[in-house]
Amino acid sequence: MINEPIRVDFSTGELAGEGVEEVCRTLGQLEGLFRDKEAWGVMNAAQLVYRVQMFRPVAEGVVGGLFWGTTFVEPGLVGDEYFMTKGHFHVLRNRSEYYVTTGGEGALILMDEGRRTRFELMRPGSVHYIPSSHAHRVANTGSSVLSFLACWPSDAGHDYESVLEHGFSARLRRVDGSPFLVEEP
Ligand code: PAN
Ligand code: ZN
Repeated sequence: MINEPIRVDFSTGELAGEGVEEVCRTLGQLEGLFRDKEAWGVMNAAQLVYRVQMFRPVAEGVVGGLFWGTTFVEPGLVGDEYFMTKGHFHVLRNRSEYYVTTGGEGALILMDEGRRTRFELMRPGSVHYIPSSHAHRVANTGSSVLSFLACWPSDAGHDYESVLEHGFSARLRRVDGSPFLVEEP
């Protein structure tokens, strides 16, 4: 028997094939994520912020497996803050991950457990190693869709609660037309 593998379109990051799942995140689902609550409140709740395609050949939590995915972040702003992913630590803090940019312009924002935040520029072809114990999120700083591939361990898990509760120590905001990491008060 020959298994048909899934495929990546490297020009868009789009995944196709049996077993590819997809989740969408709209503005309305991202309550509490963005700094400017007033700006968020008057925007269209149905507006897509990002979607994630995933290929999970083993069950969540299996030790020794790997997952594969593509994230597509729409261009946009809430106030002066770029559209971005929720961001998370891995539940197992010693699990790391790779991101590879396929399209658009953006930033990978990383925060270590000492709450030191930094970012790496994402451009087509850029390869990003996310070290263990780092919260990670991606912001689209461009005017087209930002897409990136990801590969992470199947037992990593996603801890969104820590990020929702305490946030990152800095946010990527548009200052005089350019992205700037602004420390939270
Ligand atoms: C990625 C992310 C994806 C969406 O696949 O899950 O970019 O971001 P959030 O999960 O923060 O909503 C990844 O880092 N997996 O571990
Ligand atoms: Zn992750």
